Amino acid sequence: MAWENERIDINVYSQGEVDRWVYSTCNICSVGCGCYIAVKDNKIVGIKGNGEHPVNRGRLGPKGENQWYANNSPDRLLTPLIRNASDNLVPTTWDTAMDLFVEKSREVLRTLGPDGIAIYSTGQGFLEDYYTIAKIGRAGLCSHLLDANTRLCTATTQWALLESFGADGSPAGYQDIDETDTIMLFGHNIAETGTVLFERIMSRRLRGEKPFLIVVDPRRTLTADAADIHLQLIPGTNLALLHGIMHRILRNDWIDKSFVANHTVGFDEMAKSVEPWNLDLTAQVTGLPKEQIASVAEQLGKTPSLVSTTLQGAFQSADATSTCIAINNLHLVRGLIGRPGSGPFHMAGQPSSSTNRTVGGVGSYPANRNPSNPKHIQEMAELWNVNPSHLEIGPEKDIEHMIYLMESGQLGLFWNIHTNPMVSLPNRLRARKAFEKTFVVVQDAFLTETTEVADIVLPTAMWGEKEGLMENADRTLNLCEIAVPPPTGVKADFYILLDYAKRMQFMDKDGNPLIQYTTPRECFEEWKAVSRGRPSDMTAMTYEKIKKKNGIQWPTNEQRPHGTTRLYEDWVFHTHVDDTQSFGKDPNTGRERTKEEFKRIGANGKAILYGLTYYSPAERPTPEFPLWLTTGRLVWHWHTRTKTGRAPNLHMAAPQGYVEIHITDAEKLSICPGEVVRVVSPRGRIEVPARIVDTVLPGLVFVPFHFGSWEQNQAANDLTVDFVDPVSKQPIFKQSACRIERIREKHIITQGETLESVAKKHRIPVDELRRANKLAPPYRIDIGHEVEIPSIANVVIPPYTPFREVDVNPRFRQSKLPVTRLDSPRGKE
Ligand SMILES: Nc1nc2c(c(=O)[nH]1)N[C@H]1C(S)=C(S)[C@@H](COP(=O)(O)OP(=O)(O)OC[C@H]3O[C@@H](n4cnc5c(=O)[nH]c(N)nc54)[C@H](O)[C@@H]3O)O[C@H]1N2
Ligand SMILES: Nc1nc2c(c(=O)[nH]1)N[C@H]1C(S)=C(S)[C@@H](COP(=O)(O)OP(=O)(O)OC[C@H]3O[C@@H](n4cnc5c(=O)[nH]c(N)nc54)[C@H](O)[C@@H]3O)O[C@H]1N2
Ligand code: SF4
Ligand SMILES: [Mo]
Repeated sequence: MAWENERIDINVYSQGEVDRWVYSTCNICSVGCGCYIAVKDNKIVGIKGNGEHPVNRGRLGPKGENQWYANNSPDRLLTPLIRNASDNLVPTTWDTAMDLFVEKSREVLRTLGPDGIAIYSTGQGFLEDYYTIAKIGRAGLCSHLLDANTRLCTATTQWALLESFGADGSPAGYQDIDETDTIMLFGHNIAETGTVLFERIMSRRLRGEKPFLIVVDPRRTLTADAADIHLQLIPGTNLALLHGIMHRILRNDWIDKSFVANHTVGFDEMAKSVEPWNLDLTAQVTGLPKEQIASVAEQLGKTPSLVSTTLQGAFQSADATSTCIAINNLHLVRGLIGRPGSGPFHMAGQPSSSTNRTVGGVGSYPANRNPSNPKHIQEMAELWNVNPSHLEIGPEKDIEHMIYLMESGQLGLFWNIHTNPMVSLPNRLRARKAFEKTFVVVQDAFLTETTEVADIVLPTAMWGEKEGLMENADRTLNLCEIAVPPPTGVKADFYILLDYAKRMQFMDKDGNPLIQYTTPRECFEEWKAVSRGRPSDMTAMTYEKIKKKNGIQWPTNEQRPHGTTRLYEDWVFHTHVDDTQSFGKDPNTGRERTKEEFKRIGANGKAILYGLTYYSPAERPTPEFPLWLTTGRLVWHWHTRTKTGRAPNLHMAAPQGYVEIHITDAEKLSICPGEVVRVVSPRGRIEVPARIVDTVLPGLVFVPFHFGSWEQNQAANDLTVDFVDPVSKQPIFKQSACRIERIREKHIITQGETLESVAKKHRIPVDELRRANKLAPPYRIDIGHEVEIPSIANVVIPPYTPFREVDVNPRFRQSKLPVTRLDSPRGKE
């Protein structure tokens, strides 16, 4: 057990006792912390952690504690809206909005056919929503255009698992994190993005125990500060690093030969691909010291157990899928999978993104069925009682493809559920133009940047107002109950979907309604039948059991009634041709493999090792755009801030965007702390204050992507490149090129003026003015001399202290955090 104690984090605003506490699960990241929602006078007034829940034992992070404010926000949407002839969104009734939606759907089906309609959903809804989306999309509309923001988030998890092991589903789980000797956090800033899981890791470290921590990140994040080894590599060189590590492991023979022989195929090809990657080449490409690479390789080569987590620094980078496959290769070569404390753990980000992948609301068919295997399609047709010819066969379609279809007039209707793509899509200025050409239906709780391009807006219930299940990052299914009814006029996504299916009169083969369930519970019962015998079998789960046990991991069936902590303990993988979820793709080019090609690999239950080719990122700094741009998250905000921006504490902690720039680059450009600068990429430009730091590599700038309002001009995705990984089709948000420009007013010195008086006039400290104009004392400024006046904003962000445990458990106060840093932070002054 990771946690020695429970710690009930609580955030309630109520006079007197609350009326009730309602069982739920945090809806604001994939860690999946158990919680109770406080209700008073039929309003949500707070939250507390669930002390019994094994994931968090009562702990919550800052986002988790503050997520409920948004439910009470006075600007909740309370009525559907439709766009009128003068291009304004105006209130209307549900009947009018749904009739228009249905009329438009029918028209598009008539004119463009089933693939004229796309559903783009989310990783934050419930299993029952996703399953219904799968059924409506595939068997109702007969469309193959089902994707979600999970494409931006965890598509690479899915593809890395399909390629190596034949099916989705994380091999390792949190229990392995508790038991392991070594954790490698690969492009995963867990201290800020999975706060409770980070505390869970650190609670062992604070007791003076393991694990040894390796962090791979070009920024010295809070996570990196806690590491034994921080590999601060050049952006986009993940695969080069892993090649270098594998090269050392093979050379030193740190391999589990019998595991490789009995449970894998493809060793020779894999070994060949790392041959050139000696220390010299690896160090040259990654920018890391040779000794550091060697010492990490030794740690990874000798550790008796290992959990490697990957997240957006891997998934949203060049070579995303290859990088994650290389991590699978590492685990396989060392036999570190399916054993306690070991396994690759390609993470999820959103609270239920894994759920959507499991039940088939995106990409694959439900329950890990293979969209290219006619047998699997036939099974689905039987389960849904529809004609198999209605279910399209073939590879999944992604959002970038949908944008192309919009641009070329081939997409008539885009149904956007529970996501805000006008902030979250890369190169969003291009995406906006495509959306504007298309009829867009948006289902959201608020007006957002995306409703600006919507033709119909359907107001939804939020978490706490609806019931359903979420699968977290380690295959655990958790329950969310209804704390309060949704505001009048608002409907849960699930019921909007059912209403649409009814109005569209979707029928099965026998002329009965395609969707016969009427509640999430009934829907779950149907889903269970669909999952029977598949890797994600949930036949032995019920809502009650999930609640009683505080979460259960799939598969859960007759043989495993209590769920499954770890996959592949028998080292039999889903790579039989009739079982596999995908025939896979060539990892280096992304080309789909045929069934025959898959058969030729001859895996038949063994895991697949791959030879991988390193490509440097497609967009790199140039003389015109000399800096790397990377984007990501900060601890205080959730994505496009529709929730956290409405929570007072979180909003105040970080009310606006910024760019982090290394102290040496700031000096070169003579930029002052807080100075508002222009960040320009080949696609757009934004204006944000600069935070001058020593935590990014020199030559790299970081912009958080949370600040996307159309008015403010601080959106990271005005800048980001829209290239995608060839296999997972996940956008490369982490590597674009940019430059920084100063935006300054000019002041001409007149008679009697001094630098001091000019500074006073423009309300900026004289030192800043001096620095901005590179004036070293003793300086003279003559009449007529031009002084540049920077505009300075306050961008102090309160520090986040992840170790609350220290305050509550006296034992921890005495123990010292064991931190041995092998590298010295570059450029530190
Ligand atoms: N506070 C907060 N927490 C969240 C979320 C949130 O919005 N806010 N969102 C949730 C979701 S949906 C997700 S997907 C997760 C994401 O969680 P993370 O992946 O941890 O977050 P990011 O900040 O996107 O990126 C992680 C790190 O990748 C690093 N990186 C950039 N380029 C490279 C590279 O070339 N190589 C390597 N190795 N690293 C690189 C960045 O410096 C960054 O620190 O967080 C979840 N949790
Ligand atoms: N530059 C850059 N861009 C990125 C990333 C990055 O690291 N860098 N990360 C990417 C990743 S990993 C992710 S996951 C995405 C996230 O990007 P999005 O999914 O676009 O962001 P969210 O703010 O989570 O959007 C959720 C929307 O659902 C609404 N909503 C809330 N509750 C409900 C509900 O119950 N029902 C419905 N129908 N709507 C509801 C919210 O108001 C909000 O508008 O961003 C991606 N974009
Ligand atoms: S770690 Fe994630 S799931 Fe847990 S409280 Fe924080 S946001 Fe919620
Ligand atoms: Mo995500």
